[in-house]
Amino acid sequence: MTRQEKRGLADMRAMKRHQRIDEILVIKDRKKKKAAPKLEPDSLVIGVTTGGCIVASLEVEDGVTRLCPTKVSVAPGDRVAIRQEKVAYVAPRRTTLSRTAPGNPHLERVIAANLDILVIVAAMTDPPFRPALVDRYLVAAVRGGIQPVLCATKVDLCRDTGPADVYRDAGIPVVHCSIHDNTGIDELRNLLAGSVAVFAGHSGVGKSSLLNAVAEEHRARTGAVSDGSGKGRHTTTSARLHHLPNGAKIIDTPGIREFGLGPVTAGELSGAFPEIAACQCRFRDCRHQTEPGCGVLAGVEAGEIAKLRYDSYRRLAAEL
Ligand SMILES: Nc1nc2c(ncn2[C@@H]2O[C@H](COP(=O)(O)OP(=O)(O)OP(=O)(O)O)[C@@H](O)[C@H]2O)c(=O)[nH]1
Ligand SMILES: [Mg+2]
Ligand SMILES: [Zn+2]
Repeated sequence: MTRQEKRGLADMRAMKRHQRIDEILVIKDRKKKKAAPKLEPDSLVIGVTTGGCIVASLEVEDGVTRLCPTKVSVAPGDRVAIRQEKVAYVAPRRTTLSRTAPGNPHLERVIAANLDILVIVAAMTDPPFRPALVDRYLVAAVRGGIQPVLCATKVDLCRDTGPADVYRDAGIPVVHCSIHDNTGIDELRNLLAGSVAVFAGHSGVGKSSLLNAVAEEHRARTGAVSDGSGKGRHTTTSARLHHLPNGAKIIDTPGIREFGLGPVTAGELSGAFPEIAACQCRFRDCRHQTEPGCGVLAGVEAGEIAKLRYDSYRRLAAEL
């Protein structure tokens, strides 16, 4: 074989090799496309336990639930796809209610997902009304993109709802409730119709009692407030989603001791305190603390801004 023939043969071999490589790449490409089928959510997470999550079908709300192991973190309200009895896909969340883990302000914990309404449940007494917690929930609602509603419970025990009504003046819907004389139960049920809502607040304020009242049947265990400390007994131990006949999906959650927010932004603060944000203060960079001529301070002085709300605002502003 001449040198020229040898080179021709080598060229042909090289061409074939390239052709084979090209063919392999085409096959791989086809395989790649096949390997990633698009998953659609088919189930709703209604609770989370140590063994995985409890899911129900998104199609039929017939109460049939099953436990599925999951490697990814999910929360009640998450829409997921189940394959081979495992969570294979979690749909992007529309909204979330989150808090930071106790003792670690950098670790976010999602309490519930895809919510329309955050029902902040606060008793007028037994345990006492704590506006600072309500305000922290309002920041979380603004952050998560959820409509807040304040539910003032146990109004049969304390008719003075003034501390809760302050929130109505700030543009937040307030519902007065009692499970004993049914005050506000129809109003709350109608307000929640067709929405996904979460009941949140301190232990013993009556979250599970409210759920049972709006559902008109026993759905969750309730527990008396402790005689000695006046605190709740943490009767509900994990969050659980309940379907109501009017299309509402209510997530009852365990009572919390404290609600960690992590760093708060100026936007979240003004969203949670609309009456303070709306107050005309002529100083652009004013911290509304001691500045002479501050419009917010004048508003507090004139009784247009509730002192308790202003105090809360200052505490949260210090965390900016
Ligand atoms: N007087 C009165 N008592 C109520 C009302 N709502 C709830 N309670 C009582 O308050 C206690 C606590 O109620 P729960 O519904 O268990 O409270 P919870 O917020 O679910 O508490 P945790 O599950 O521990 O977070 C129970 O003894 C209820 O009967 C109310 O409107 N009026
Ligand atoms: Mg409960
Ligand atoms: Zn000011």
